[in-house]
Amino acid sequence: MPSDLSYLVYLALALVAIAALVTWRVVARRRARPEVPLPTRPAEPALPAPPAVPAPKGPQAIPAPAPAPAPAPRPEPDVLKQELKRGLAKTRSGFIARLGGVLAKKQIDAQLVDQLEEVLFTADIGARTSSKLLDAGRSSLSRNELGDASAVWAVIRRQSETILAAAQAGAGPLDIGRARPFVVLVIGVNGTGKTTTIGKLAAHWMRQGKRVLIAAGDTFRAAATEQLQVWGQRVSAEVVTGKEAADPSSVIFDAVRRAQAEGHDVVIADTAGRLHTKVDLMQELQKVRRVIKKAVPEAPHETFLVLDATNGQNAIAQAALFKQAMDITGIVLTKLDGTAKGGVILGICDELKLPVRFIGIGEKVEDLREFDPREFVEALYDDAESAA
Ligand SMILES: Nc1nc2c(ncn2[C@@H]2O[C@H](COP(=O)(O)OP(=O)(O)OP(=O)(O)O)[C@@H](O)[C@H]2O)c(=O)[nH]1
Ligand SMILES: [Mg+2]
Repeated sequence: MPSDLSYLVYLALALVAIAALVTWRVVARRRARPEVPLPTRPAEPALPAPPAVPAPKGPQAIPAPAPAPAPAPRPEPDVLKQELKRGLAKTRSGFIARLGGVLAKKQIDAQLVDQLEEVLFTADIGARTSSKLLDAGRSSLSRNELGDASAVWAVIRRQSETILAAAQAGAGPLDIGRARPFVVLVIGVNGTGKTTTIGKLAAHWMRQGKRVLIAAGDTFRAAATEQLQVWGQRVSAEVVTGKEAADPSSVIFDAVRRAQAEGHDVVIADTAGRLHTKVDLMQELQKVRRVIKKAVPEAPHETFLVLDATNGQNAIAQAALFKQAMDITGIVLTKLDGTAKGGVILGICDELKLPVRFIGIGEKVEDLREFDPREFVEALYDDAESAA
């Protein structure tokens, strides 16, 4: 009997031990299993920042939908140079290639000067500017400085840089840190690239650590505000908008006030490129300017006229018209990537005496460049001689 009892006790102990072992294995296995992540809820849209100024009736601020991502680092200078060169490929295929054709014979004589004249005067550079280039060549020729084609190239290059740099020097460097908010008014004929440029400009200045606010001042064209909002989202910049057909001045005024209240560094204001008539457009732009001054008397600190390089000589004519009505401080020349008429930049600087501040060499965010005369001339004429 006692042996039966001890048998049962042993059996019970063995069962307890087995149960304990099994429990321990199960627990250990569970611990080792990776955690299954909880399904994430779709991100809630960011709430609009509370306006620090009384909410205006018409215009309303659309907050950037997502927090600003870290700005993409700028590529290496060499890469930038190559991109600029690629962007100017069509312009290089225009008058530069034709100059190359003339200079290929490498013998400098009166006949060659005539041919140079023909190329330059039909090159969308403008008659006045072409004369300047040609005169520089002629005077070097009369001093017997032009031994061969490369000497002619050197003269044309030098003269081009002189023309581009003179307009720049007259205006001084662009300094967006001299006021806060720094207000930039962007004007120009429809389709020249104002809205696209504003998106690119916002990204450019945000890359420099600036807080940028965009004002959707083109309330005339139905889709203009949406187009600007898409750019705002793309570059994570806030866009102040108004209702369709709202007064553009009030939208831009509101943006400037908002920038003052919230500490934005830069306000970039879009405007319509077309109204019912040209007179309407100019009057509207003048009104925008007056109304901005009510918020900041020194503003707009810059008024950029956006010109489309594919318009060639017409771009110069447009600029002359705008210059009569508005106080333009700088040019943005777009679409240099899409035209052989890029030589017009020489005419713009020479005839209008306005600095080109930025150039557009494509449709992407990064396809806007600060204009540097030396860099530009280098990219334009580099290899021209050997390619001829
Ligand atoms: N290839 C190229 N296309 C450009 C450049 N800049 C702008 N564009 C294109 O030009 C077209 C017109 O640009 P927008 O920015 O809408 O022009 P806009 O001046 O605002 O036009 P409106 O609002 O009608 O006055 C768009 O298809 C742009 O993508 C550039 O530098 N290169
Ligand atoms: Mg536009």
